[in-house]
Amino acid sequence: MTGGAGFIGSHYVRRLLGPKGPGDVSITVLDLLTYAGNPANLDEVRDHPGFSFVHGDICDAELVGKLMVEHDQVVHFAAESHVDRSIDGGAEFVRTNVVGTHTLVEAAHCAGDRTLVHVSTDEVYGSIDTGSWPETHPLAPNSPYSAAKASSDLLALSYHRTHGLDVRVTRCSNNYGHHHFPEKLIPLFVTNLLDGKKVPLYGDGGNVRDWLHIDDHVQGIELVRTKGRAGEVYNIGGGTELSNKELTGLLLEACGADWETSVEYVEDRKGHDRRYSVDCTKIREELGYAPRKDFREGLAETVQWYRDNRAWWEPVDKGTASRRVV
Ligand code: NAD
Ligand code: TDX
Repeated sequence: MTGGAGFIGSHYVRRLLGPKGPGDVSITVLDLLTYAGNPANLDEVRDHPGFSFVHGDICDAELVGKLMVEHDQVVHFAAESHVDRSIDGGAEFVRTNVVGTHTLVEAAHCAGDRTLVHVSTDEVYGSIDTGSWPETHPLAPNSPYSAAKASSDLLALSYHRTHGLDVRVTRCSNNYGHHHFPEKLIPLFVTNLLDGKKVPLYGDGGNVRDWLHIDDHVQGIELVRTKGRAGEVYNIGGGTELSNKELTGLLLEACGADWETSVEYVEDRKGHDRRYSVDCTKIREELGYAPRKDFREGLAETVQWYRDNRAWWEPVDKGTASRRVV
């Protein structure tokens, strides 16, 4: 697993090695521990006999080649993942998301007979005002982040078409849950509100996202790993569509804050995608996927986790997002 010390990757490891996991897996996490990677996210599994950790870079071809020989499957989460950072500078996004993904698929091809699940995003499709994208929709990414992710999807799929490598791509909507780095909307707003600070709402607050709990994303990835088909793309989503304004209202309520004193409208994100929406018919009908987590319940649990785990987020530099308050 690459990127297993991050938000979603660490949840996937904890799930697979936990009591509800398949029981017959051992996992090596390869993670560079960038600002977004936190070793504490893996504390729960550190002593599990099936767990090992390698501190390293997915762009390091020698290291990746050596590890690939020792493993039969790769679940690839590692990426630079924050849109605002990619607007401030895209170089790291091209390096990790594009060059890093190429390094992995090339090593998998050389090792032979490997399965690689490439974890991608709905943002590769662009922005959609009404309706939802099926997997066949053309890619039209708008930010350096989503353009780098789209490039990585195409590279990964090219190794299936050219070399027959067993590559499977997932494209998921916005995730929420515990251990989410507080530069993204939900954890940034919750941690600011718990500290009595303001929250920066971009533009008119009318942008819409489909929020999916990490349990449901992990469920979808696991279905694709165990039952998916080589060379196929699977959308994952079907959570709860909300405008940023609506979501902010729910977060204020959960944190006991009010709009007038806590919300600051700030300059819009450049190239801000208006709405994302994936059509999940394929994964539902082919693999039996269905999101299970009720949004209000999941959000309440998430807010409670941030209340209970200040030691996890207080030392963190919230980065670019919090600097956008005007
Ligand atoms: P994250 O930023 O929390 O974690 C990324 C992890 O990758 C970190 O542990 C980091 O240290 C590691 N990493 C970065 N560069 C690396 C490198 N060169 N070599 C090895 N490790 C490196 O990200 P996340 O939110 O957990 O997202 C995981 C994946 O899921 C990403 O590919 C992202 O594009 C995708 N995704 C995320 C969401 C979301 O809402 N967060 C939604 C859909 C898809
Ligand atoms: O301070 C903020 N104020 C604000 O209004 C931040 C950080 C965000 N926003 C808006 C921008 C978006 O419309 O909230 C929405 C959500 O923003 P993010 O949490 O940054 O997520 P998004 O840009 O939608 O991308 C996320 O989902 C898809 C992840 O970061 C990506 O990694 C994933 O691919």
